[in-house]
Order: sequence, then structure tokens, then C-alpha cells
Amino acid sequence: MDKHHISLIGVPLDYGQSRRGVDMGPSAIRYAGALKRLESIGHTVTDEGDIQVSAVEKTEQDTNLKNLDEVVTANTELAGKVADVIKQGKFPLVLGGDHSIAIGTLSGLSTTYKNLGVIWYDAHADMNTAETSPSGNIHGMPLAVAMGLGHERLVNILQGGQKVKPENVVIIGARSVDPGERQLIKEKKIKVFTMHEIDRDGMTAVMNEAIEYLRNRNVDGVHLSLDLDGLDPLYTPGVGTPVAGGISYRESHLAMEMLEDSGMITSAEFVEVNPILDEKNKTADVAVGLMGSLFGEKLI
Ligand code: 4U7
Ligand code: MN
Ligand code: MN
Ligand code: MN
Repeated sequence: MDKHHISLIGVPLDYGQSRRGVDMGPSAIRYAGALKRLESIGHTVTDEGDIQVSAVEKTEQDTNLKNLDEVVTANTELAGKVADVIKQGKFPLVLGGDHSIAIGTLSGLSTTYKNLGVIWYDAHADMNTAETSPSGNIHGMPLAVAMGLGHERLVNILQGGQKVKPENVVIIGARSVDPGERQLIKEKKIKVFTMHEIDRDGMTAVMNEAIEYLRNRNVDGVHLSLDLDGLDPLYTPGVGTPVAGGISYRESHLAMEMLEDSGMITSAEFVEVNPILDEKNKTADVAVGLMGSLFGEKLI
């Protein structure tokens, strides 16, 4: 995989949650200058355009999951695209869209990576299933789905089974976790750095530990799934499910720089940017700034 050749894939999907507007995330991130920013660092960037997202004619659903058909269709297409991009040796950089798109991204990645590490940078654990979800919103479920848990139509995208091993997952920034998720985290022994660890030990120690943990797992690649609500809403107000007390702007840049220095990141996605809820595209600007740090931007 060549980190210097990046493929941008937009996924204008908002069916994984209940607030409109996050489908405009890819446009907002492009408008904030993602392409130029990455090119100015010296990377070659191919914009693959957007995955087509369409409303499916309503059929009777036997599930409490909202818009399951639409989410399955878009994620199936995304999975194929991501699989394609890695086969070409390029770095997939996926722009959301709500976080349900991680289902497609991780399915696509699993075609190549058999021991993939995942860094889940988020206020939430996104480990609900149909049984535990308080909302029925699929953007609260992608990490469970990737571990093979949840609605079979989501788990079976591209191929069935577990695409990511629970012991290869690291969650960073958690501060809103539902009872069913807490149980799953304990049961699967997921490595979680909550805001408590970040406050107590500092971001440097947390990232060093996260990187070391994944190295010891002998992963063959590491995917960064960055939900902009991982940051404090002071910095990223344009998200659908903000939670106060989050990661700071500076801590987030440091985290991205440390990931760049580690050389271990092989794919990434930036999700949940909602321009309707944003202030002057601030959240998309932060996303692009973080991409700069993740892809090796240096001041001097
Ligand atoms: B996001 C929630 F109940 N856990 O499942 C749920 F609090 O991708 C929120 O991290 C999920 O933004 C948030 O609906 C999903 C809720
Ligand atoms: Mn979140
Ligand atoms: Mn999320
Ligand atoms: Mn959210």
C-alpha cells in the first residue's frame, strides 16, 4: 500500500441516523480543501467521486433498524469500491456520511487485511446491536457489525463473519456508552481509552500505548475511523450527536501526528460532518486540518 497515493471516496449517506444534513459531509470536506491540502504535502490524490446513495422503495421491515435497505445498498457499493482501491495499491480515504459507512469500509478492507487493527476515535463505542440499540440508528452499530455481531444483512455485506477481531480494536475518546455496549466491551475485552485516561495520563501516553498495543497484535494494517464527535463540540459543533467533555483540537492533532510517525495507518475515514448543524464549515475545516497532520504535514 502506497500512502503517497490517496483515493478519496465520498459517501453522502445520512440514513444511518435521524438528522438530515450529514449526507452533505463529503461536499463540505472537499470544499474545505481536502484535495489541495493533501497534494501540498506531496501526495498524489485521486478523487473517486461519491458512492451513489438512493432511497429504496419502502418494503415491510421485520426490524427496528432504521432505513436498513438504504444502508445495506450504499455500504455494499462502498465495500466494493474500497476493495478495488486497495487492490490498486492506493490508500483509501473515505469521507462520510454518517458512521454507518464504516460497515462498508471495513468489509472492503477485510478482503485484503486478515488481521486488521482499528482505531475508533469517537465519543461513542458504536457497538450496539438491534437488541441493545436505544435508537435503532445504524450509525451506533458499525463496530459491532465489523466484529460479526448484529443484523445479518449488515454482517453479510461482501462476505459473512467477523471482519475485525475484538482484540485488534482500540477505542479513543469514549464518554457516552450504552449498557449493552458496556457489556460487550467487557465480554470482548476491548481496549478502550475513555476521556478519563486521556485526562489522567495525557494524549501522548494514550497514543503510545495504543500504538504499542496494535504492534503487539501483529496487525497487517491499521484503519483509523475518526468520528468528528470524538472532539469536543467546542471545536466540531457540526455533528449530530455531540457530547461535551471531549478531546481537544490540540490533542487531536498530536494524536494524528503520532499515528503518522508510527507509519502504521493503511486507511482512514472521517465521518459525521453535518454542515447544517455546523458554524461556517468549522467542523469540515477541522477534519481537513487533521488529515494534514495524519498525512505528514510539517510546519518546518
Ligand atoms: B456515532 C447512541 F444511544 N449510542 O446507539 C445510539 F447514544 O456514529 C448514539 O458515534 C450513537 O455518532 C452515536 O443511538 C453514533 C445513543
Ligand atoms: Mn460518535
Ligand atoms: Mn461514531
Ligand atoms: Mn454522531
